[in-house]
Amino acid sequence: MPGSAAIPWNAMKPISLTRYLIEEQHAGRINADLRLLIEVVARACKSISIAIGKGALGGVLGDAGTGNIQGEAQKKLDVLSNDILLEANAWGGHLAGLASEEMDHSQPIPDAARRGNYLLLFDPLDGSSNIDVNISVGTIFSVLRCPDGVTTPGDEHFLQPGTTQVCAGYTTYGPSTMLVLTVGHGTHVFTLDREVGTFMMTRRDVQVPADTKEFAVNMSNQRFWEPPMQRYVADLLKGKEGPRGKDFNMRWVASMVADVHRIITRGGIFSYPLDEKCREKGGKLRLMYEANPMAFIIEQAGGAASTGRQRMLEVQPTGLHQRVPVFLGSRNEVAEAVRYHEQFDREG
Ligand code: AHM
Ligand code: MG
Repeated sequence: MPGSAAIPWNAMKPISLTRYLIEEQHAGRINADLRLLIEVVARACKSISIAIGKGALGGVLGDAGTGNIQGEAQKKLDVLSNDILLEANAWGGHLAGLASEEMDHSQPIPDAARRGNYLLLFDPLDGSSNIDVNISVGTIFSVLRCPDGVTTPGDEHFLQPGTTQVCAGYTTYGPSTMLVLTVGHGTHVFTLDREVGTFMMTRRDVQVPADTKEFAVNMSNQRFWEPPMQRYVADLLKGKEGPRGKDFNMRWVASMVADVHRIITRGGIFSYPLDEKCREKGGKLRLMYEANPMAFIIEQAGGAASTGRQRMLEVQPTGLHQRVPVFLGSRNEVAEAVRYHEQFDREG
């Protein structure tokens, strides 16, 4: 046809998650099992998205009447999302074991099923306190390799530093459902086409701006913070007249996925620091299935993630449900927060 030859048939069309994964496989960056694993998790997230979308009409809101190992009351959607992810991943043959915020211990893949070489960790529904008020919640996941020679993994085999992650992602169930993913070659954003039921790539190689004027923290904890955090935020609040020389804005959704997604989109710093209420536990957020996957995603987008005293991805885990202080986002701002901690540890 005259005139049509110069324009490739697929020019300007966003590519699907499936096509992206096939291209990554052909480029030798992921294998068939990891591709299947990501597809299965994405499919489970679609089911969770549908359940959340039904809201009160689906009878999924409210408390489940049970608690998890962390002493937190479970919502019906916490339990449902966990079940959806477990069921979807049990029989694919790509996993050796799974671990979840909602389960006391990890679970090896049942003997009857084919076992693969990957370990999957997830927070099935992050931001549970927002479920009943129709505010964005999400799913966070992290993928590790099962150590060589281990066929029936236990909790100890999951305790690998974040640098060993082969894949991390989160889904945010907001006005649209989005999947943000890294396999260690950049961070990419996919949006769920609800009619077709397919995740389509809507941003490739996201870059988080290095500087920001926006911070996210639960200010109600201010009086419980450590001195370096008190000083850091006090200086942010002084704005143009203070040492930072610029005015800052504040946002706090109380769903980590939503707060991190804002940072992925326009920059910022997210922090859940150590405070007197959570000091004994080591922090509020969990290392293995909240902080580490988010740190991998943010670093792959040119940002930074720290405990305030150490690069997040280098923390050697000691427990499946271990908690850590979290600072992540625009790299120059994270460096500022770390500087306040260094100065305090040096000079008091
Ligand atoms: P969850 O996994 O039980 O939902 O808890 C994690 C959530 C994060 O999404 C959010 O950043 C934080 O807890 C909010 O905490 P707070 O209610 O103290 O502001
Ligand atoms: Mg969570």
